[in-house]
Amino acid sequence: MPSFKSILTIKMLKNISDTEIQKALKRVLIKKGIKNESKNIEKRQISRERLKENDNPKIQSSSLTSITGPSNQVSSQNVLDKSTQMATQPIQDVKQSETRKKAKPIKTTGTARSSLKFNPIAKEHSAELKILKDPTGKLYTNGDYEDFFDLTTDKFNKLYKLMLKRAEVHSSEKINRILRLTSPIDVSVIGLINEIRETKNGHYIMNLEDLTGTVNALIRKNAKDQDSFKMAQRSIPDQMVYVEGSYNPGDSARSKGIIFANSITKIDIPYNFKANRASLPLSLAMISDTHIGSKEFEEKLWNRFIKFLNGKLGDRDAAGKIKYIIINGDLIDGVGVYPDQKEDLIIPDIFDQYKKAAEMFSEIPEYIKIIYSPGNHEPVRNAIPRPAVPKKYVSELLDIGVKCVGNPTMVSTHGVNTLAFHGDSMLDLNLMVPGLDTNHPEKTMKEIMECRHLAPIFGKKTQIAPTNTDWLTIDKIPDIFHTGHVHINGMDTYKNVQLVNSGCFQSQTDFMRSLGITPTPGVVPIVELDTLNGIKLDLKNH
Ligand code: D5M
Ligand code: FE
Ligand code: ZN
Repeated sequence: MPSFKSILTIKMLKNISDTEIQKALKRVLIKKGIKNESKNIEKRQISRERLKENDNPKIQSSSLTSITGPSNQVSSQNVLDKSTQMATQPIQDVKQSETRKKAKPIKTTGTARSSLKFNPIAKEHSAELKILKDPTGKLYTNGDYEDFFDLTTDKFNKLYKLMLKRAEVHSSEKINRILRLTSPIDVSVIGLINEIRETKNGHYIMNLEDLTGTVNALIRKNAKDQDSFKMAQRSIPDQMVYVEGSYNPGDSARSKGIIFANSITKIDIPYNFKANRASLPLSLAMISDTHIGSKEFEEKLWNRFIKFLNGKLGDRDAAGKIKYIIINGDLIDGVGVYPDQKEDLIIPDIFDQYKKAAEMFSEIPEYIKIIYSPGNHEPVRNAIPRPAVPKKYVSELLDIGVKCVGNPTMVSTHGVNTLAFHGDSMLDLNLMVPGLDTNHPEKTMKEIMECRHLAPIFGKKTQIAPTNTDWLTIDKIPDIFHTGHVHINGMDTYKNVQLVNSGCFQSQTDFMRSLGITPTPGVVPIVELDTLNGIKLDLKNH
């Protein structure tokens, strides 16, 4: 087998049968900039072709700090101790001690960083990665009205099934049976909110729909159960609710029946939900919105991240635990995503943007498994769910072992399930739900978890593809919920689910400035898979 210093070519690589060794060697080739000329010529030809409609139909639109993980395992005291310790520990270049310098180099198995004198635990364990949910290749649509109908019916049925898991809902009635009632009586009903509005007196009226009909429910502002009133205030169309109250059939000739609601409940997460944890002390780093190709891509911060991963900056223990990196969309800035984007690009060709991504990833230690899921800047359709980025763009990433999946996706790493969703719907939620805003993505994420749907509202800014089944219901509760898109880092826990918005690696663009969005580039959330504690790696302040 040729050594790395020899003249390694793609031709020689093809003769090597072991795929793992091939991937490792390809990383070296990418790093060294050794090119396969014929492949490159082919790529240029594709790059000159106009992107096909279904590839890119979106022309308009648009110091280490540790935080407490879910409470059911680690004591908060431990976490605080760690937090104080880590927060005061500046990220500095690691000066290797004399003894380290003299130490025998660690034998590496063909990694690009063979001179590394840092002994990452993640290297000692093989990856245990399973893709539990991936819409790629499963997105069926005829492109007509029927699909929207099928999608809504499927969404209703999926959410209904989840709602039925709540003990109190078993006596609920179908709406058509309620409408047949002729005298006042207590009822309960499960429905999707068709419409919701505040009356001039400050009460809320919601029109609920199930597969049998629609009925109105009134929630009074002076209701005994103020939690339910607040729930109504925070409710938006297309969310599923369970309503208990008394039905007044009205005078059927002149007025319709109405439910005077006593309580409103969303599906939510059971209070006793117990998150999975890995048995090994390994971690998952979550990133998104690098926007490679944009003038505002923060390459210096990225290079610090690479140094950190290679044990050359900051906390080596934390770095050495990282076994997985999930990239949750907007890896590249793309082309034609918004009008006049060209002026904001330093790399105007999408293939060159991916080439740069491959170069950057080739610096990531090879024992780290990278999972890549697309956002709204990738060359796939803008409407969610999205399939994985087509091979023609990401062949170099695939060559070095990057796992490309669709969005949203559910990924199991050492038994811990992460739901990665780019976060397209978060802007709509922030606009519609009082108390939510871009600066606190973790609050928006709680709302998503509570209603158990990734894009609960139809017909606003979020484009939802009319697939015949619903991919956006959160049927399986994740241990980690990861979003991006808003470019602002945020972490919290909600009922034992670790919430992570991964921020970005792009500084403020003119567009963001015009919207008053102040991004947080260079803050990388890392979650320990054995404790689910979250750590924020802040690359900017050092
Ligand atoms: O989104 C970059 C930032 O801009 C992020 O904070 C969301 C916000 N954004 C994106 N599109 C819109 C629209 N249409 N209105 C308001 N705010 C928006 P990115 O996906 O990286 O372009
Ligand atoms: Fe983005
Ligand atoms: Zn985005």
